[in-house]
Amino acid sequence: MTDLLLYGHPDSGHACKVALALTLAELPHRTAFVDIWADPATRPSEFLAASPFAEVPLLMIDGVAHVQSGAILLEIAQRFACLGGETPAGLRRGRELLMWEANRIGMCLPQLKEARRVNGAGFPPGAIDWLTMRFTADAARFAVLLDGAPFFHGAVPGIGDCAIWGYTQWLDAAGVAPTAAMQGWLDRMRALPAMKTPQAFFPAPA
Ligand SMILES: N[C@@H](CCC(=O)N[C@@H](CS)C(=O)NCC(=O)O)C(=O)O
Repeated sequence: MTDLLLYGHPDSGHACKVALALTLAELPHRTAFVDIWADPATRPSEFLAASPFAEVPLLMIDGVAHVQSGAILLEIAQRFACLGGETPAGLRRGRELLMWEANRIGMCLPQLKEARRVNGAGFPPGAIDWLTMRFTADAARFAVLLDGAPFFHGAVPGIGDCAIWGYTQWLDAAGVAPTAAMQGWLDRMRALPAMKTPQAFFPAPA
């Protein structure tokens, strides 16, 4: 059986994307908590040796390091033929959704969430307005991308749903509101039996 070890933190939407994918696909795995708020030099040495930017997520697959959440999701889908990776069309859909997420909603939402956390400190004038404008445009795309289906991959969720979930799970913390299509999808995602809170995905060490 493939050995899977995921390094992450409950405040990392990028790490949550991968944790959700592994759980949805029912792939047995272990997780390791990395304190992303601590000095990077204090992180576990085996983690620092494998993650070039000392960032989570880091997924070790049989001891081989995999970084960048979108690349990890594609690796999971292809290697285990799951979450869209079962067919060429599903994989193509996954690639398209991952690129959209990384360029669009996965760019503005983490920044808006961070801006609220630090009370705007360090954000130049106009930045938050610009990010909010981007979010509004991205939110309006949900109805187009879902096209009446329950999930972005159709009847069941795939890697694209996992990627988009990463930061849309925290709209309140980012200070933005969902569209109706977005709210419906968020409700369906929250109702998935595999869904967990970020803290349940990455429990803090005792
Ligand atoms: N583009 C990366 C982003 C990863 C990232 O920004 N990770 C953050 C947490 S969300 C992190 O590890 N920050 C800790 C640090 O930079 O020291 C991905 O998609 O995986």
